Amino acid sequence: MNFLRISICLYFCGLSIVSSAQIWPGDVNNNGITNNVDLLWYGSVYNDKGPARQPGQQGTQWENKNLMDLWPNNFPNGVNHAFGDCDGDGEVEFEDAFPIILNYNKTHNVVTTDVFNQGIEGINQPLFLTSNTSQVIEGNPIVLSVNLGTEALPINDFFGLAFTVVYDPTIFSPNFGGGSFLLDNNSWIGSDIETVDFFIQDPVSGRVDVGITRKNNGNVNGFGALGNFFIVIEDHVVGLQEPSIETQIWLEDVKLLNDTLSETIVFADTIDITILNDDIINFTQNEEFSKLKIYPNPANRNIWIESKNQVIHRIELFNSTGYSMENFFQQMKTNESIELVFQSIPVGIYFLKITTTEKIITQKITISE
Ligand SMILES: [Ca+2]
Ligand SMILES: [Ca+2]
Repeated sequence: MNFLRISICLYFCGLSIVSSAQIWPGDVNNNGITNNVDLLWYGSVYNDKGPARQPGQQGTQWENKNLMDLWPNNFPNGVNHAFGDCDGDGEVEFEDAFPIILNYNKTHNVVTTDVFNQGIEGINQPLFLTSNTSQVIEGNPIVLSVNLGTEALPINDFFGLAFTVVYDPTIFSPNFGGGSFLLDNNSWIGSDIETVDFFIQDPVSGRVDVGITRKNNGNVNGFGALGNFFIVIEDHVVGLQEPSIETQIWLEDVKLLNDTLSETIVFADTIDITILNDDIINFTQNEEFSKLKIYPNPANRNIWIESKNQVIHRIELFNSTGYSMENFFQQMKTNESIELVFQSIPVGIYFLKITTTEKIITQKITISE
């Protein structure tokens, strides 16, 4: 990502300016609210330059900033490109995404709500979630992959995508999304140096807003996975007395735009997850885990993993808030087993994500003294 700050505004300072405007840093489309849609507008003018705001009118604080000198170009709806320069220094660069996060969901004046269109299943390109498992035991994590388009319904002209994941906050712990939405480093929408993304979680209402945009480097075509959520089920789901309970995670408020802000209507899908009651279901009876033996658990500094008829490609460790701890352990392999040695890791609850030939398996482990 571009951390360079280029303060070249003099180039445009001789332009004849005919009018001024009021800007609230982060509300790039100037509809009265700052949200993930503003990231797509920002991305579409990435690297654009124009007159900097007056020194007293620069900065990211949520207040009315005077924009005395408009930039040469406007967005399709007539809003000036200077609104993409959230900090007002005269260039739309990486740092201008921060005010969108800092001022997220803040409003000013009259809000003209962003319009989100829901497509038709089988006709419009889908945005959908896939899970590494259809059943998960209380207290354990799952990995949800976010996918856009299919081979039959691929995406043409992808530039930016905004969407919201909605879940039941009584079932998923506050860890949902807490540092855990990871855009694939090199997916079909571009590498991490070609894109800017963020997510904002509201754990009370159970919503995660995601914004992803390419920078000012043109559209791409394709389909498939964009990234994934690593999420954790509550240790004890409130009201779960039965052996299992069904819950849904759904996607809504989707906006897919190209670099001229033309929209492609998307069908936003839902996914069903079955939560198994850990008081009733014996962990070892789970068919997926029976192919792997992980011991001892709780562990101190060493854990062994034995696999039956499954080749393990990758082992990752996450802490209880979903942060990857990959540099905190060593692997030593033999023909039959893998020994994990945890060196400087604090005592606590962790999750192992094990990628085999067949699937991704996650298991909670406890590291003790
Ligand atoms: Ca806005
Ligand atoms: Ca700027």
